[in-house]
Amino acid sequence: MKKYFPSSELIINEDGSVFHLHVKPEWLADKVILVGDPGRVALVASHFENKECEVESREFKTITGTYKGKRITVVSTGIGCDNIDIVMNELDALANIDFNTREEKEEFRQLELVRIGTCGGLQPNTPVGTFVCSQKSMGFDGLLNFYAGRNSVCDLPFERAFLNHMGWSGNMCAPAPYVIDASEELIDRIAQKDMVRGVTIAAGGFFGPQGRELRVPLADPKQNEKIEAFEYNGHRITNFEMESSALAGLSRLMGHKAMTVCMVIANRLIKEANTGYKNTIDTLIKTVLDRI
Ligand code: R1P
Ligand code: URA
Repeated sequence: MKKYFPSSELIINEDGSVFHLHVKPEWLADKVILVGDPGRVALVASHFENKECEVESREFKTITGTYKGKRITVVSTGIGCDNIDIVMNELDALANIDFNTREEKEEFRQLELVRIGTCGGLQPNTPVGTFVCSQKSMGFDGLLNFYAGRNSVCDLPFERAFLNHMGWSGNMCAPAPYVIDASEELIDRIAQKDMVRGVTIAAGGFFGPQGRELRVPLADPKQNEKIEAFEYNGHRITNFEMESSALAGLSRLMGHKAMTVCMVIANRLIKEANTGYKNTIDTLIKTVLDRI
């Protein structure tokens, strides 16, 4: 029996587009670039030879076009794993649910998703300007815990080692962080030899959850010191951003290939930042467009 999705579960707009993204099924390419900032969508699309559609709703801006003969869709997600839940479910629905019958399609269509973002570096080998690919992502956000199969796709020993190292219990980082691998094939193709491969923490906020203390003190004042020192099976935590865990986790559960690559705009260890990154991120965009 094919799965049927009623209108309350999969909301389709009157024009046949999906609820939040306002994208129609025929506009979605197999190769998808995700960016946080809606302004970055135009930057990615400025490299396209042609544009077949452009649509915007809330923080979700989408353009589909062609780059060197490859059909690519670029979508902005806004900030946070909660938005990745919306974007991933709606992209997967566009690819794998028939919008006329509201039934799952017979044949699975796999998407290839690369997130191009910005991040905070945590190690001496991640100074400002470094491109860090998230080989593993650790979600402080809890999103994946709401989906069946979470334990079968996560690195449970890594999760336990991290919690033991941090000495966290009770309310600290509850629900427990989840650790998930990116697509190995995509990482090899995009990272090649010139990008750092690392472990990324996707935090549930930019300030406290990333150990930034302004006027309100942190629950664990030693949080970042401990995160920087953590090592498990040769892996160290390299960077903080806010979306990679939900992207890696949902892609794995849905059967898509995904990874995140971020440019470091602040190094937390040596306390430096670059606010003029908007020009330099174009180098990363061009590299990803060539390798995707
Ligand atoms: C925080 O400033 C935002 O920047 C990073 C974080 O993940 C968060 O979304 O990524 P983007 O530059 O893609 O938005
Ligand atoms: N994005 C983040 O989430 N953290 C940083 O420190 C920089 C960019």
